[in-house]
Amino acid sequence: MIPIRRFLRPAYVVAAALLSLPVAAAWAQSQPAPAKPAPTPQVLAFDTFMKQSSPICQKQASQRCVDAGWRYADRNGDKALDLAELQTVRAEMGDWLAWKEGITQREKANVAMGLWVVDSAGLPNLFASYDANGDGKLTQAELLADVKLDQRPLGQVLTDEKAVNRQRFSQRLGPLSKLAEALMQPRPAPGNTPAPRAPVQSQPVPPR
Ligand SMILES: [Ca+2]
Ligand SMILES: [Ca+2]
Repeated sequence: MIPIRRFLRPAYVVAAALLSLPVAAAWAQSQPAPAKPAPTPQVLAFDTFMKQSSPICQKQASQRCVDAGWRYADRNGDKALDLAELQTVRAEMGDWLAWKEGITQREKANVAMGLWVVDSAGLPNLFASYDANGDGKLTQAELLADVKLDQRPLGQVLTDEKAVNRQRFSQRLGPLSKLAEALMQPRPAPGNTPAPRAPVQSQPVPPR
């Protein structure tokens, strides 16, 4: 059994929403897709992508996972991601999440919170903060400016404080930085503690 919840830590969720789908693929694996009535073609395509990229994102070096997600999101094939492409993927991700079975309500709530943070900060604002040269397109170098990829799978990289510049990431969220910091605090893995519903502690925001 793959420890699905490991990949649903809030830090992972927030980063996944930003990095789009490749990361989220980590928890799509090993879940049979029980048929639910009338999923849209887009939802089915997203589900297929998740299944195909899961083994890559679970086991292979993080760059391979990013590349898989990049190919999926880059709808016009220009090797860059524009705002419309990210908005499309974000919408597909939300629809897929609502349709997908096999993940718990708590896990769905975690993902929904990550998407809420992104939506509240505003995808256009976040896009602009990552588009360092302001050409309206994101390169991988721009999107991964706060992350140092290595040979580990992406889920492990994104939950490693030494591999992610959390302060810079929080700054991109602007007024939501305090909430993001609270969300990104490590929590005990479910099952290791009798009280998994401990309230989120408010954390001081590091000086900018
Ligand atoms: Ca593109
Ligand atoms: Ca750019």
